[in-house]
Amino acid sequence: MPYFSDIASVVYEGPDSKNPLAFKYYNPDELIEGKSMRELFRFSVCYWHTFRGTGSDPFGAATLQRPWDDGSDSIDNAKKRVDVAFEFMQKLGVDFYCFHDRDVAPEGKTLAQSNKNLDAIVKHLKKSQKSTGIKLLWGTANLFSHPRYMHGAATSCNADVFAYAAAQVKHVMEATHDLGGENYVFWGGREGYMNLYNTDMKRELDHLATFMHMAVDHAKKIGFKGQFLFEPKPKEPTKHQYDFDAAACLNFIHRNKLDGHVKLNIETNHATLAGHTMMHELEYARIHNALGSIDANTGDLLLGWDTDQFPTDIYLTTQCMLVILEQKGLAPGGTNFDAKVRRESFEPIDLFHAHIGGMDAFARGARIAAAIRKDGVLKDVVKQRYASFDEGIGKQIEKGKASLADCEAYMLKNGNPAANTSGRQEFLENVINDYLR
Ligand code: XUL
Ligand code: CO
Repeated sequence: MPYFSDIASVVYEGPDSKNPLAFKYYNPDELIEGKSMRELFRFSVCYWHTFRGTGSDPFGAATLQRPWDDGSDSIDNAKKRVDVAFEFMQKLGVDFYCFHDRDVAPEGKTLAQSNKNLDAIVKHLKKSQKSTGIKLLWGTANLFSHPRYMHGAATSCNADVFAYAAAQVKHVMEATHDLGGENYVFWGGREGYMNLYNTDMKRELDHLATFMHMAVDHAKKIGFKGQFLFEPKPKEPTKHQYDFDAAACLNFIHRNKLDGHVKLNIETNHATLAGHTMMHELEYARIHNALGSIDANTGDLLLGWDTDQFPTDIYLTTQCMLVILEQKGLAPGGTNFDAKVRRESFEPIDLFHAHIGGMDAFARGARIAAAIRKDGVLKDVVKQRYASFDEGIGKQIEKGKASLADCEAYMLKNGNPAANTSGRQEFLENVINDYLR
């Protein structure tokens, strides 16, 4: 039975269309740098916000109208949500989705019961994937909502809670594998601390590394070849999350010999909370060969918390796409809308407006970024800026063939460095604006 019977499939109608339920820029088969937009973005709908969000916030109750949902924790209700989700994704023309175990299936009284609930829904998801062709971008375990995780999961001071979290990850990884999931995400829900007076930071970080190695070992054991992804976030809910930003995550991965096993899932609002731009986080991950996937959303700079809004800012998406095109896309990762409609946007149709806006904003950003790249504007300026390292002493330094003494001899001979050239920041900002038409 269709739940969105009054909404037709969303199609590309071009920038002149006045139809709010059509794409103006996202044209799935149009090529950008040799890849169809569909392949380039690999858009994904997130199950938790889109099908489990209620609109409640710390100050008020649920507001969102979801007529298909009876609000119960029954398996039938969970299955009905799956049907609605797949109908929504099909109408939107999105090829992927992501979930936490507890979004799709209710938590039972015991681990055995929770596993059984998840298995029942996974069966239903599998059927729906088969009949629609929609695939799982990534699965993950919710290791933060239940009160047992008050002190964290892998970094909890309670060894039984660590063991419970490990058991949960085992089961979701197996479900992800069964559903052909292409990635598995670790967002360190409550892996951090509220206060250092009661925290053994070294022990907690070591436990987190052990947990990750256990996950890598289990993936090998069951033949799961999906990409593991860490998702950096600096704070919220804890005062300090160990996966603070791309740099902290990469240091953790390297120090604990997880290189090659784990890449990063970069989220815009998390970058902002860390005091970085999304472009910074993407570029930092990319240059370390660790840009795996993105959680596409945006924050509100005036609110200062993780508002998870849909991305509509074309400067933002252009900056994202400059980095993503440089690494030729995100596959096997994708562009997951870890975003929620505002609690005031309470009608089901708002879910369509939100996703259409996000997909169009990314499509527009990609076209602009591709035009900038085609003209070589930034590339030429950057190359020229570092040209002194292409020859002479610069070349020797880059090759590791110049010592401090060599540099001293060189400068004593030359007296002063060659004159600096302008950084041309304002010129470049104007050039970028010229492309944002
Ligand atoms: C929380 C967040 C999570 C992860 C998955 O801020 O981003 O939803 O993406 O656990
Ligand atoms: Co996220």
